[in-house]
Amino acid sequence: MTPTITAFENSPDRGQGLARDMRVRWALEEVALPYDVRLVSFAAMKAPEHRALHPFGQIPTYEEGDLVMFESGAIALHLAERHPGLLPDDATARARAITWLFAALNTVEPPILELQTAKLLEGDKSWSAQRMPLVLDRIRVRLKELCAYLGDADWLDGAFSVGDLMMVSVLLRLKPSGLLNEFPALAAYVARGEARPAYKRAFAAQLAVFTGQAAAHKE
Ligand code: GTB
Repeated sequence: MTPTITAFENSPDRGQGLARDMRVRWALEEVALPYDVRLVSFAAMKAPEHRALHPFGQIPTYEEGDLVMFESGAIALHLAERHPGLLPDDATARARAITWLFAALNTVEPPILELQTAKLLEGDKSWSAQRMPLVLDRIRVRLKELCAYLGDADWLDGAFSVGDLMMVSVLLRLKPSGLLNEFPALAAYVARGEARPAYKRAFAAQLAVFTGQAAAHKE
């Protein structure tokens, strides 16, 4: 059964692959599962039909027969548990990979999201310039710790896993800030993720939505 995911009809990132459908697309590509995409407008996301799938009126969602899921991390884990490619067979290694999935979402992503809030929602406040260095330093703390753990390894815990998929996805949100370049080993780690054929296919698919929209607007 071909699953269906939802994604922005008009992504505010203009095809940079920063919206969270990208993580789900990447996971689907890694496990080689074909999927359909339903594009939703901002208005449609808040309508009852979409809220029946996603209580918070957001993307992505995931439908597979009777199963409806939301939360990109839960969807990625669901795919990793049911298809080979994103979790090791060994139970201990599996638990470690899942640990990294949660670390990406619960420990590394929150300070990065703070940066987006500081820039997009608080940039015009009188205290914004004073707060920004604090926000950046909180991210640097996490990046330094992650960098120390990664050392000269290619991936966080042995072979590439759903933990790396999520960590790379989270770190990618820092690209526009330039912060990643302060940690060359992490920049190289992210580049390894981006070089994976499955990542490239997922990126191209979400970019095609934007370029299709841009072309349609020109007509
Ligand atoms: N925890 C949820 C998950 O992981 O699935 C978070 C889902 C979420 O935040 N979805 C966002 C959404 O639907 C899209 S990804 N927002 C609309 C709304 O809440 O009304 C967040 C996002 C948006 C835009 C950019 N961008 O432009 O760069 C990047 C990321």
